[in-house]
Amino acid sequence: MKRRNFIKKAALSSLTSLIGAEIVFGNLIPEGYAPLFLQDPDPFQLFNKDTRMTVLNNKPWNIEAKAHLLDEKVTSNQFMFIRNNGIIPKAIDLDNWKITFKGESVQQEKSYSLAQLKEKFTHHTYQLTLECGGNGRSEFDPPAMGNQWTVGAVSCASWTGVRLRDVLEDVGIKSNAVYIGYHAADTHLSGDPEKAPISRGVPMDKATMDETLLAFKMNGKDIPLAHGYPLRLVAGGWPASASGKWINGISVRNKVHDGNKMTGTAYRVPCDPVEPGAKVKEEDMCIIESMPVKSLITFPRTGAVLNKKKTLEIRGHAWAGELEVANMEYSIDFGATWNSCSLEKPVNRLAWQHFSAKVTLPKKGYYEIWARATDTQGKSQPMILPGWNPKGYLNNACHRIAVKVV
Ligand SMILES: Nc1nc2c(c(=O)[nH]1)N[C@H]1C(S)=C(S)[C@@H](COP(=O)(O)O)O[C@H]1N2
Ligand SMILES: [Mo]
Repeated sequence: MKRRNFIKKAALSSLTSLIGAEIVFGNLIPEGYAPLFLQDPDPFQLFNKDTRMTVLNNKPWNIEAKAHLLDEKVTSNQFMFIRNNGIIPKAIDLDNWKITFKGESVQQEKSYSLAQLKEKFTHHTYQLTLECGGNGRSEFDPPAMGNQWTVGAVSCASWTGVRLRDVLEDVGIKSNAVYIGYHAADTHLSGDPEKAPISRGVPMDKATMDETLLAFKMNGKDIPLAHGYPLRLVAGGWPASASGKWINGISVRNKVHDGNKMTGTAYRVPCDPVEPGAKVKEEDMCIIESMPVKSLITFPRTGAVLNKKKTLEIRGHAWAGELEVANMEYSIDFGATWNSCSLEKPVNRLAWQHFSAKVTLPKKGYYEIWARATDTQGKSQPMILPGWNPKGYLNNACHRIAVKVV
């Protein structure tokens, strides 16, 4: 065999340091062969996630939290869900990286390096709630295809970046602009380089909001690779699919963006309610915009056993898409009566809010604690599943936990 068929020395030494042991016969590994330890990586180690997270899929990687793992006020990387439609970019070459603004409605095409973005525009930091449109899908009946998210595809991290609006102003936008669409560096599962796994966007109103960022930091550090390094669009309060990871392009469009997963039934729900299992025509499906009001009890964890303790402090988070949560209640009697929780204001628009309550459990036995949020327009979470839809989006039913006093 020719020498070039064998793995290069530099590659071998980096493999050795990855595995932390000498690879005996390493010099005989054929070039292009991925050793097994690389083929079947431990996702928790790979992405720096807590091992109590749930892996829903490995091709592509989809990982969710459990309610009690989301107890932190600001979600740290180890508990942040991962939702991928394609293959995460392998390595980002920052020296040659740029983002290009193009499309029908830019004055002219313009590109920026990361350093230029950071230097030219004011930095802003916001805590922003990102919830996958399919969070809660597992409860729909008839079931919907796709990752069977339970409750853990939501996060609220602190994002730092520049305002998309400021960059769009610098690029120069025509008056006929209606939508922006993102383009990203991840690759399609099929391996087809022409196909984007996902290329979604938002209307100009949302694109030009104060809180809509081109973010380069998450919780004060470089964004972890799985969450969009080196640059991510963050459009809080909308289905998180609008928040493109690894973005390297923005198209400013003179019509609704028509990238992959913008058309057909993806991230759309019937414009008017339908009966469960109904077939819905494409033209009767509407793009999801603001996410509905929702909440999560993050303490205690469901299944908690309380030893003789009849008062219990519960806590969690509530959010309402573009709106604020106005009121938060809990019930210990299966929804017959409701009591108020104390509810904090959001630290900024589009950040989730924290609630807590001292719950009195009258005697020994089994209880369920249900939580219900109401938004500033008076809409509350439903106690049972909301409107069935073909793809299983927007399940904002009340979160419930079970506790026992013994
Ligand atoms: N480039 C790119 N951006 C993407 C996706 C993707 O697959 N590729 N997934 C989207 C979806 S559907 C969701 S819910 C969020 C998940 O963000 P996270 O993995 O950082 O939690 O990223 C969005 N941005
Ligand atoms: Mo998503």
